[in-house]
Amino acid sequence: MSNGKFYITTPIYYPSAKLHIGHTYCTVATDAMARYMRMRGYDVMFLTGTDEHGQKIEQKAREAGVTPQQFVDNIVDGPRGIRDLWKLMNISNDRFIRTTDDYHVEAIQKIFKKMYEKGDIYKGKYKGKYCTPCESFWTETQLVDGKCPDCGREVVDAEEEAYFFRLSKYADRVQALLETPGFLEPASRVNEMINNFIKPGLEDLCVSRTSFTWGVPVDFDPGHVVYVWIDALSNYITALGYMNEKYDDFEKYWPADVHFVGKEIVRFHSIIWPAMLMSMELPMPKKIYGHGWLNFNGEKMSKSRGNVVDPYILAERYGVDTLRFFLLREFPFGSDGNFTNELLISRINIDLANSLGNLVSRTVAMIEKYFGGVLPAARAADPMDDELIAMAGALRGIYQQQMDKFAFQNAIVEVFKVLGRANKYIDETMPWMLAKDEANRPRLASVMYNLLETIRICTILLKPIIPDSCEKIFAQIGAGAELTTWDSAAVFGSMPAEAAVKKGEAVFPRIDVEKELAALNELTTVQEEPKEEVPVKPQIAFDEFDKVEMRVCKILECENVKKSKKLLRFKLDDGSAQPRQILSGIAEFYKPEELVGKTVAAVVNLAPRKMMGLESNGMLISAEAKDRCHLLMLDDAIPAGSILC
Ligand code: ME8
Repeated sequence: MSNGKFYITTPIYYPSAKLHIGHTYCTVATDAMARYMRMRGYDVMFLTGTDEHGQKIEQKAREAGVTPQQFVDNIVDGPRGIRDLWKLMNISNDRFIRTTDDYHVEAIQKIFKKMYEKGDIYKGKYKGKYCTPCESFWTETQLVDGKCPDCGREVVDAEEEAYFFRLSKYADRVQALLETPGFLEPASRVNEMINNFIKPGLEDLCVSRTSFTWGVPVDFDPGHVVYVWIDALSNYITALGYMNEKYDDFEKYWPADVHFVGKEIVRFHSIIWPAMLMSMELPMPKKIYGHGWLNFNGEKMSKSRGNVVDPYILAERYGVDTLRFFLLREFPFGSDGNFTNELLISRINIDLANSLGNLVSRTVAMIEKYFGGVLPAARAADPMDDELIAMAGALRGIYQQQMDKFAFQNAIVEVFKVLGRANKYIDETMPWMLAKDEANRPRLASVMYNLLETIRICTILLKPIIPDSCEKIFAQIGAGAELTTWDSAAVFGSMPAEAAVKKGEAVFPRIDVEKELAALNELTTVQEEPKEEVPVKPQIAFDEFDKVEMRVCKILECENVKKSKKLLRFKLDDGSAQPRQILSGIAEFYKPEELVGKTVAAVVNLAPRKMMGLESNGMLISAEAKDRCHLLMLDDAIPAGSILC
């Protein structure tokens, strides 16, 4: 059975830090949609990945003392990294793209050139601020109190040569696209885009930089790297093989049926991305869906605020399906939601443990108890059954209407209405009373069968949300593969009359609310200041290390370097005849006079370097703590010139 293709994507994540539950939200939703469409018989392509270039990553890597590539490798592929997280969350992506993959880099260069040759990319000047001593280019927003964020000195107006994309040329076509019903959803986001970005006038976009290097190089103009959003957005086509040889299904899957994205990046996806595609003369994606944000206890989730919820902790404690279910059941996909520990626990108990888990275990237990696990064929229907049968029979159609609108919450609510009706049906039919009289066996068998069928249909429809748990339920109610398909969910009465069940463990055990809440609150507070994983630099061989000569030195003189807030100039006795001059950027932390006479350590065979016109011959060894730098002081009894080894 094939219904055609369905190409769905998540945003590709910045590996600048570990992912939190907010990131997990979108990927779980995309996964549920991909599973739903596969179940419907579509040929699905589900793409996710990582967006690994840009100045932010370059800076973070520098801070961690590793190369940008090592930095991103660790977050993407390292332990408890992004790939591990998606495996844990049972994400069924068909492809995973990293923007550092060779084929992508090569394709970006070709895409950039194509747009350039078309005349849509041209060279101009990018205006910004410049810190002369640091040789750094900054944008207005990067400045701290109007000064250089690195050294705190005054900056000057400056221009940097850069390439620009003629976004303005496509303004009218982009506006028409935005106004096309169904292109951007929820519809409320359309006016926001038009009023905030199109109406004030679309300016051309700066699409290359020369002030940092961690990006895709513009191959026809060395020194320029491609703007990270041009690089990132193109992942949706390079991952299908556009302008590269790695894959060959661009024709088959493009245009995307839907890009799922968070609300703050709707602008890039609904304005810049279409304009790029117009320039490349490619078809537009069919839909952009901007989902809401998950807040935590009423605040935006962010690492700096210390309220990040770790998906590993929650999934390991409550189970992957429980977390998947909670994310999609609790929050309407298109709006913001507020994550609290209380909500999580009560949702587990109300829906999963009570309505679903309990219904399954009660039904299976009753069939075992009253019929030894196998229903007899004789039946006795009753008008009391009609409502449940009608509801379960109509459920697939109602669910489909909601899922087709990406209304995961509503779709799940519809399933739970039917499960709730089934629980009520048990109270109404009172199987324990029927079981008292042998003459009621056909009637009791009907009640049990109706319950099994209702559970089966509901479980099929929950498969995209909680796949593993559904398999466990199917095993307990004795539903073989042919009874778990989309088609079979439309027909009440598909199970054989002599259905056989098999008792298993409770699929969703109830949670002790008070105990769990206390434990969870503690866990999420411990998470408040998550320690960043700082990767260790790659290993070196002993003879490489042995090339470094470190000596004990006595500080003979020390003074501030003129016009520099950072630098101190040292004259050192390193045991040789001539005093050694070293410059060190620790002026903020020490007064020169307090250092004279101290015994310190220095690397003495470092190639000389000029700073502020003065030559520095080596490097003083100091320790960089969080907010200051500590010069390493040694025992004064150690003679100058002693070798550190
Ligand atoms: O934006 N609730 O990457 P990213 C819901 N690399 N969604 C959240 C969230 C929260 N609390 N926090 C983050 C990028 N997200 C780019 C994308 S696509 C070509 C490039 C969502 O790692 C956020 O809205 O910063 C975004 O959609 C996604 O996580 C990735 O964010």
